[in-house]
Amino acid sequence: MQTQVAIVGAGPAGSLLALLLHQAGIEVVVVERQSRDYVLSRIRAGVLENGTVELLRSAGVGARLDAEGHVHTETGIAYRAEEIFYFDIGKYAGSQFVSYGQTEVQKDLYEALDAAGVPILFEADDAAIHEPTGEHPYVTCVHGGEQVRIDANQVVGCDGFHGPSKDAIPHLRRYEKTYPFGWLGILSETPPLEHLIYANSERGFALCSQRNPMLSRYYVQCPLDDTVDDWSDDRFWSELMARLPQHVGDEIVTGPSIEKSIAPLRSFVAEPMRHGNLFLAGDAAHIVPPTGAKGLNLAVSDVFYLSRGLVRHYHDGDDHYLDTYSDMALRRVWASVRFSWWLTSLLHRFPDQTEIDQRLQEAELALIQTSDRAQALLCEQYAGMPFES
Ligand code: FAS
Ligand code: PHB
Repeated sequence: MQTQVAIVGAGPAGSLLALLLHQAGIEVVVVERQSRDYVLSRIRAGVLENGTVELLRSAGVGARLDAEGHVHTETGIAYRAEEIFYFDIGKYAGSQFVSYGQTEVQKDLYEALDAAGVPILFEADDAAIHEPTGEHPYVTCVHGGEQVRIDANQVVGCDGFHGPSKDAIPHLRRYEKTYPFGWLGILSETPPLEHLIYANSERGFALCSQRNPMLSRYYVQCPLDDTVDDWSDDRFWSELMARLPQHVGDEIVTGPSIEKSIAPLRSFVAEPMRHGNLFLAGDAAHIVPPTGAKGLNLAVSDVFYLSRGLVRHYHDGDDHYLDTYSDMALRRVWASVRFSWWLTSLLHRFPDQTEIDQRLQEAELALIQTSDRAQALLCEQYAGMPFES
């Protein structure tokens, strides 16, 4: 096969990039290891920054998001048992975010890619990237039992943390921090709370979120060696309530979980995000703990920067944004990695934590609660900075 841009991975990053490039008249082929249904079955992010929403709208996939997404400006932080305050990204950052599941974003992207006839090779095994620094890099894989070779001008690794693309970059700098706990998340077909609420509790972190007016998403911090079998629904609900202020817990409508999973937390950055004609985007290049709701939004900002560079390359022969892609994307990546690490460190209970550590966390939360300037800084980062021009 011959194309202009070969993309490895059809998660949100690969799918959105493929759609934007196709809309700019650039030929793409996408190679995805899993089946379409498997990708659509994954329950992941739930918060879309305004920049993400705007880009999805500009790609023509914002209609359902606008109809079904829940717009927020205020988010709660509970601590010291009964304390709670709301930071307002509308007031301090002139912004808003939308609760709309990554699964729904993925459905909307696949629908648009299908309508545009963009080729996605699902269930493609053994994808490998060849000659990334050559004029004509190529991707090989096994699809439908056949060896496939895709010759391209550029290859983009959108294959997530466990994908092969970053390994094709020699002397790649890897920065990694793992956290000594995980997030146990459930979905329940119950009405959610009005606002997202993060909780710092002596028993551990908790988060109340949502997907739609009849689908709630909740999380509690759990030990890394726990499995979902250790957590009955009853145990989950009682632990969630124990970590929230009484009046918040009283508002929660419980019900049977329809999905239950445990995700490990890590911070990871791979540098650089370009090697010749190979580019990395999304989780292929970086991972953040979900505390700051940055993972999906960072993937989208990478796609914004890279699609702009590729369109300028093909339309005007101008390589400025391709040549500056890695540095520009990494500025936002490191800002988000730091924010996600900071908020994770502030809200979670670490196994080796002592009483003074808990009090120091509570003192910092009290400072944020009482300082306009501290809240402005938090809001600016939670809302997501504007994309660099
Ligand atoms: P993805 O990992 O989504 O997609 C990569 C794609 O590449 C996958 O479809 C994979 O099958 C494919 N692939 C991998 N290897 C391949 C190969 N060899 N050949 C071909 N294809 C290959 N972010 C938040 O903001 N909030 C959250 O609450 C949140 N929760 C998360 C929970 C979990 C369990 C995980 C894993 C992530 C979570 N994230 C969250 C982060 C997540 O949303 C990512 O940031 C987002 O999926 C990034 O999108 P992509 O970069 O497209 O990577
Ligand atoms: C979610 O709704 O899944 C969610 C919301 C906020 C976060 C992380 C996850 O910080």
